[in-house]
Amino acid sequence: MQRVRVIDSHTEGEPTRMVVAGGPDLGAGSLASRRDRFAQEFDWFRRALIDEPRGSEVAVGALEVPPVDPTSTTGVIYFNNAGYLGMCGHGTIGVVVSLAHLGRVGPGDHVIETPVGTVSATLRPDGAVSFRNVESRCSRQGVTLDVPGYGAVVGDIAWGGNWFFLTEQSPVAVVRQNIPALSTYTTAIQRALEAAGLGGSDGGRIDHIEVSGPSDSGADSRNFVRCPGGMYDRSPCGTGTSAKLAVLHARGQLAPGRRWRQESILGGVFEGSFEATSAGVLPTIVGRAYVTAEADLVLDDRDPFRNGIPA
Ligand code: PYC
Repeated sequence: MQRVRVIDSHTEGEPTRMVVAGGPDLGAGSLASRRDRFAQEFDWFRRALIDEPRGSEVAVGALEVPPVDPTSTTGVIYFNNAGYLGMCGHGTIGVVVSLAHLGRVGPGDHVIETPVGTVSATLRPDGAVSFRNVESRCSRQGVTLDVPGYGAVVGDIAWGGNWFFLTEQSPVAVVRQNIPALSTYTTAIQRALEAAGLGGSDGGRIDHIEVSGPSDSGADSRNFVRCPGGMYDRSPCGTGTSAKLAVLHARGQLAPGRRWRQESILGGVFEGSFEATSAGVLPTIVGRAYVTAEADLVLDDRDPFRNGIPA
């Protein structure tokens, strides 16, 4: 019988399951090397926490690990129903709120190490969390993709801690009622990217698809983000908003320091802004999360579905 201590939260509707005790010991080394060890030796743990019958395919897991730099607040490796994420914006907001719930951090600045870089996060006295993400950049603008069933789709490729294909082209309005059609469309884009052999500038897989449309509630844009594994992000997506800011900067459509309000398909909002760098932007994203559970998960050796229901 194994017990795993988790704090569950949601950030604008998107769940995060933070593992604070009982997770695998990944040893020492960079967060990237520990993420690789997690994937190679302990992938069953990812499935046990996220897959049915214990988890939810929508949730993002956040395994807390000792940071490389002892002055950092913590280290975190993010994972979901399909594998491992570089960074996770809504997850970072959830982690800070979860740590505050445990009494481990208070209002102020905190440093979180991830496999793709170090992020600084601030818990504000009103409970909102802002985080300064890893450097984000637009690597290609105006890429035309032949998407079977939809024709030519033009979009940009950008890094925001994960790789994104972002487009403003959509066969249906970007509104909640069209979630099924948007899921089908973005899955077709994902397949077309793979068929075309398109990746990020470092060869990384583009595994997030972001479709933007106008907002009718005062935000600058509303998005629908397909995550790896096929689920859509209930939040406006922190790494997706970072990628969007990198694209807006590359196109000269948003100046450094200007506020960008990114609405999700469910109506939640992240506020973003950026500082320009020589390679792209340093985004700051602000959002809110709420704790939904503190629990001990039980992994029973007698349970045939101890490690999740196999796909
Ligand atoms: O907020 O960066 C994010 C994110 C990635 C996948 C789900 N949420």
